[in-house]
Amino acid sequence: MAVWRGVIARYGDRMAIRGTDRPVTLNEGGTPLIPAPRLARALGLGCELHLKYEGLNPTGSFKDRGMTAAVTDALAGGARAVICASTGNTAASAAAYAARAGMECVVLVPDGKIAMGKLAGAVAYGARVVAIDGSFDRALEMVREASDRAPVVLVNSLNEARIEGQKTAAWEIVEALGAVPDWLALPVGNAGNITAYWRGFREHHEATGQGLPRILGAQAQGAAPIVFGRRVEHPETRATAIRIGNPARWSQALEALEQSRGEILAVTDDEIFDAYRLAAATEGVFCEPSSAAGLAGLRKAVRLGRIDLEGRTVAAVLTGHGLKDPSSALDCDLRIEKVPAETEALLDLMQGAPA
Ligand code: AN7
Repeated sequence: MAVWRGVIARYGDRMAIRGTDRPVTLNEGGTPLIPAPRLARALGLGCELHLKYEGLNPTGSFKDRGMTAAVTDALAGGARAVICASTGNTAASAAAYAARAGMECVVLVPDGKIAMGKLAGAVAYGARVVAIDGSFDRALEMVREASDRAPVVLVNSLNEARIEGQKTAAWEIVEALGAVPDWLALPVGNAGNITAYWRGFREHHEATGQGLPRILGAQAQGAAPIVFGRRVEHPETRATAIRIGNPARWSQALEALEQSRGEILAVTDDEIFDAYRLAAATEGVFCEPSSAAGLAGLRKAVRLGRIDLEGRTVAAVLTGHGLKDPSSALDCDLRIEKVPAETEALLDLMQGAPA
């Protein structure tokens, strides 16, 4: 393929959406699968680890795969406006694709709980950004009701087109590896992405007879409804993208875990932030904190002896770019050193140990 024109151009014939002849696209998808041997060692995994770097999508997260599909489908159906609830990335993505389609976009976010780069995107792309004094889960209830009562299409992952778009990432991983990985690891919030990957891998299996991966999902300890088997009324985690207490695709997540003989674990914020720092510092791959939950989950599952990855091929999905959330990087690792504006002072500093 000479020119990459997005996931609908590439995979539209295998996506159950309307309007594939007239895609609303920003050339999303086609993200790199990056081998990460140093990170695999640092995490003690003993496997061949690859990072699916979804932060390199046009608005900086995996949501763009689903959003090109949802907005293309909505436009083909005659919609003039879209709406979503969001912990940030869905908002930025919906806003960008709506702009591209010439549609209105309203995003509802939990006040004060969304990373700066995501808010900046949503505002820049011209969405109406509305904050509530409540959680993502409450915001999702509100936009579901609003989309029932007003002429506006819901583009959260309850929208089937979102899943149809996001499943393409599974196919890209298989293409890049030339095989199905033994394990796929990813963070789980509203559980749209785990649903989409599982659909993608299953469809690949049905088309080719090749095997299926096992899925490892990770939730933040303070927002782990699927792990603990009950709704979390007041979810809390510094990984704000996955601060979700009542996932919309809970039952599909359970299905993916059961059918793949998978695992789902709760990881603490410290474990998430450790993995987040390690990915950037050992491989130069900067993701946002939530994205590192899958890595933290792999490390924990191996440590606890719940899985053995020795000699296995593992793909970990890094769902969003680190630049989405600059304050997390600086808060947790403020290693800026100061010297007078003199070369001598700089050379002296370089001889000493880092602060
Ligand atoms: C970086 O943007 O829910 O399990 O509103 O931004 O499919 O929800 C974001 C979720 C993982 C979890 N990593 O994916 C939103 C939103 C990042 C994310 C998830 C999100 P799902």
